[in-house]
Amino acid sequence: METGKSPRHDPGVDLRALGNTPQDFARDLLSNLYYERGTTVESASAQDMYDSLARTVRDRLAERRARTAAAHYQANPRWLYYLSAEYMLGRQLEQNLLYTGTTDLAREAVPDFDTTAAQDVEPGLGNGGLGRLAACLLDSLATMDLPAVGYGIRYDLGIFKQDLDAGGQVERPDDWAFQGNPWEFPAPDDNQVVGFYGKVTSVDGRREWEPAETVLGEPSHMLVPGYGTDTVNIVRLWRARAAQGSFDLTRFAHGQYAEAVADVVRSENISKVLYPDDSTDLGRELRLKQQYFLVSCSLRDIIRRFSFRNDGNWDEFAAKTTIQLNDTHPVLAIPELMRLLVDEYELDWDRAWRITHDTFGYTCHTLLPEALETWPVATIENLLPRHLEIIYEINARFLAEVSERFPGDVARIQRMSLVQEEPERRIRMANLAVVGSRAVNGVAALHSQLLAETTLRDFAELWPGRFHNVTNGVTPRRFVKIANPALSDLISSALGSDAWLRDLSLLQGLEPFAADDAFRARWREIKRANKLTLGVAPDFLTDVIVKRFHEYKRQLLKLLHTITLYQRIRAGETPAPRTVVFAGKAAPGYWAVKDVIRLINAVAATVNNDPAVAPYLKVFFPANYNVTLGQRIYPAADLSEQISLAGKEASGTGNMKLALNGAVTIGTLDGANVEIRDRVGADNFFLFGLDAAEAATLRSSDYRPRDYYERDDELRAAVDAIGDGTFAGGDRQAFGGVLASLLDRDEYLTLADFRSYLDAQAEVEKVWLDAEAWTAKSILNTARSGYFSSDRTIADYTRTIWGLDPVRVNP
Ligand code: Z16
Repeated sequence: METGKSPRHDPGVDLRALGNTPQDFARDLLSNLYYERGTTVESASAQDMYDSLARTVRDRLAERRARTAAAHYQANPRWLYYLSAEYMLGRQLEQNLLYTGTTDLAREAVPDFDTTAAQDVEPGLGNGGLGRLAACLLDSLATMDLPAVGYGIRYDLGIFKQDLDAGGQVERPDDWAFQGNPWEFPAPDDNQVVGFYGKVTSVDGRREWEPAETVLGEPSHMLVPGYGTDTVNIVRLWRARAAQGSFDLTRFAHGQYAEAVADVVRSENISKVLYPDDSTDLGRELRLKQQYFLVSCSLRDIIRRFSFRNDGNWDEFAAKTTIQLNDTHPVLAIPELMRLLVDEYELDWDRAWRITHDTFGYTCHTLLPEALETWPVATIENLLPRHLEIIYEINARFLAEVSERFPGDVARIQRMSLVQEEPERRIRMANLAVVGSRAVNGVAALHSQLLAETTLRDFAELWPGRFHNVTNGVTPRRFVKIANPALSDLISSALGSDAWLRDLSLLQGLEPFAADDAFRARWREIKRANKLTLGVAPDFLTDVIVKRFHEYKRQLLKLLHTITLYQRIRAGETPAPRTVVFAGKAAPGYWAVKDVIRLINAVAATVNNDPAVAPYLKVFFPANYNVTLGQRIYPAADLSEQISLAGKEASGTGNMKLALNGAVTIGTLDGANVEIRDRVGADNFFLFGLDAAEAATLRSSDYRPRDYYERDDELRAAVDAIGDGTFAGGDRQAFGGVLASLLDRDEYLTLADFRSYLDAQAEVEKVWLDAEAWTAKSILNTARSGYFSSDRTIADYTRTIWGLDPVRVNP
C-alpha cells in the first residue's frame, strides 16, 4: 500500500460494486453530479458534467489502484522511481475511458458527450520531447505491470499557450487547473519540509546544516493506468506551500499587510511556473530551487516508502530502489542522498557512497553544449551550502581515482572535474550525474555513440561498462489507438485482433497488405478523412514539421524549400499539390527562432492569398502545438520532416509518432532517424544531407554559407526573397536578422544541405504522384515501426539498467 498508514486493513466490502452496466455508470455519474458538484442534470454546466464524468471514470481506476497498492505491499518488490522536472501527460479523459473500457457507457450516459469531453484540459507540465517521453515511459511501465512511481513538480502554470499575432508568437499563461483537476488526489499528510540557505556547523565531528528558510512540499498524485491490465501506478507531483510561521505577525501588526505575506509568496513561487526552455540552460536561481525542491521531497518520500517494509536496513536500499534521473535536472539527488545517509542516518561515507552510486541511473538527452547544465559555485554555496561540501568531497575522491588511472594527465583531470574553473567556478551537473550513477544512457543509438565519443568521452574511457543505449519510444495507445481510431480499427481487422496494442512488433503482420489493392485504398481513405478532421485539403500531400522551434532543428530549411516551391509555381511550374504544416513553440527569449515563426507566417500569408498558387501550395501554421494538437496532426500526415543537422538531435520522438501513423520520413542521419531508416528500409525513407561526421568537419573548417548562396540560383532566389521585402509588404528590414544569420554564420549548415534536401523532395514528389507506390511505403512505415513502442524502451531499461520484475495485480 503506498502511503503505509494502515497496510493490512481490509474493509470487508467489495469495491468493485462499481459496476459496468449502463445503469451502474449512469447512477455513479448522477451521484457525482449531485453529491460532488451539488447540482442537477437540468442545471449542470458543461464543467459540472465533465467533472462528474471524470470522477466516475477515475473511481473505476481508483479501485484498481487500491488493488495495485495491495499487490505491491504484498510483493515488497524492487521499485523504479523516475525523477523528472517535466511530464507532458496529455488529455486524461479519453485515455482513461479507453483504459477502463467505459467509452460506450459514457457516450450513452452523458447528454452532450462531445461538449463535455471538450472541457478536458491537458496538463502541459513539460516543454517537449523530454516531458512527453516521461509520460510515455510511465504508460508503458504500468502496462507492463512494473512497480514504479514518477516524481515531478505540480507547476501552477504549465508550458505557456501560444497565440499568433500578426504572425508572431505571443505567450499566454497556462493556468491549466483553474477549473480544478478532477484527476488528482491531494495527499497533504505526506508533506515534506525542504530547507534552503543557512549555514553548516560541526557538531560532535559531524556536519550539520541549519537551513535559514524552509518550505513545505505538498504532494498530490495522478493515476497512471496500464492498458489491458489492472495495474494503476501513480505520478506524484509536489507543490510548494509556505511553512507555518512564514506569515509575519509583526509586520501585520504594523499594518504592512502585503509585506506580511511576502515570505509566503516567495515560498509558493517555487512551484509557480514551468521554465519554458527546451534544450537551453538559463541558469536562474529559482530553477535551482525547483530542482532541489523536487529532489528533496522525492527522496524523503522514497525513503519513507522503503522504511515501510525494510526499515533501517540500508544495505537493502539499492536492491529495493532504483532511481532514474531524467536529464541533469534532478541530479542534486546524488549529493542529497549522500547528505541524508551521512548527516542524518549517520552512515560512513564509503558505505553511503556505495548505496548512492548503486541506486542511480542517468539518462542524457542532448549533445548540445549549451544544454548541459552548470551552476555557479557561489549560487550553490549560498542556496545549498552542505551540498557544495559534499560535491567537493565527491570530486576530491573521484579526481584521485582519475589521477591513479591517468597519472600526470592534468588536462584530462581538468576536463573531468565536477568543477569548471574558467571563466567562473561552476559545478558541471552532467559530470556529477555520471560519477554518481551506476548506469548512463543516451536516447538513440547514434546519440549514445556520440556521447561516448565526444561529450562524455573521458568518462566512457574510464568506465566503459557504465555506458548504455536505450532508444526512445512512444506509446501506441495514445498515439495510434486514441489519435487515429479509424486506422487502428483497420489494423485490428487486418491482424485479426488488437493484441498489437500491447505487442507492437505484431504490426509486422501488416507487411503483406502493402501489396493489397483494397487495403491500400482503405488506408488512403482513412488518411483523407484524417486530413479533413485536421482541416487541410484531403488530396494535397500533407507535409509536416511539428516540434519545438530551435535553430538546430532547421525549420528554416523547410521554409526555404517552401519559398522555392512558391517561386517555381509563380514561374509557371505545376508541382504536386501540397500543404506544408508548421507547428511548434519557441522559448520566449529565443529571438532567432521567434523571427523564423514570424517569417513562416508572412510566407503563409503571401502564399495562401495568391490565387495563382492556390491549386498547388498552402502553408498552415496552427497555433499552440501541444499533445492534443499533435494527436490531430500525426494521423493526417503524409510526409514527416526530420531535418535537423546531423549530430544535433538526440533522438526525436515525433518522428516515431508520425511513422506509426503512416507518414513517410524525409530526414537526415540524425537521432533515431537512423534506426527508423534501418527498420523501414532505405526505399521507404527519403534520405538527404551531411552525416554527423561530415557536418562536424564542415563546421570546424572555414565554412562559407555565401559560397552555397552564390552557386545555387534557386537558393539565392529564396534567400533574396527573405531580404527584399517580398513577404513584408516591401519592408527590407523586417527579416534582416534571419537573413544575416543565414549568410554570415549559418551555424547549422542550412545552406550546405539545401540542394541535397531539394533533390530528396523531388524524389518525394515523384513517388507521391504514384499513389499506389506511396501508399505501399506508408503501410510499410507503420508495419515496420513496432520497435518504436515505449513498451520496447521499457523492456530495454528493465533488462540493461533497472532489473525490475513485474507484479501482477489480482483481479
Ligand atoms: C528536451 O525535450 C530534450 C533534450 C533536452 O536536453 C532537454 C529537453 Cl527539455 C529532447 C531532445 O531534444 C530530443 O531529441 C529527445 O527525443 C527528447 O528529449 C527525449 O529524449
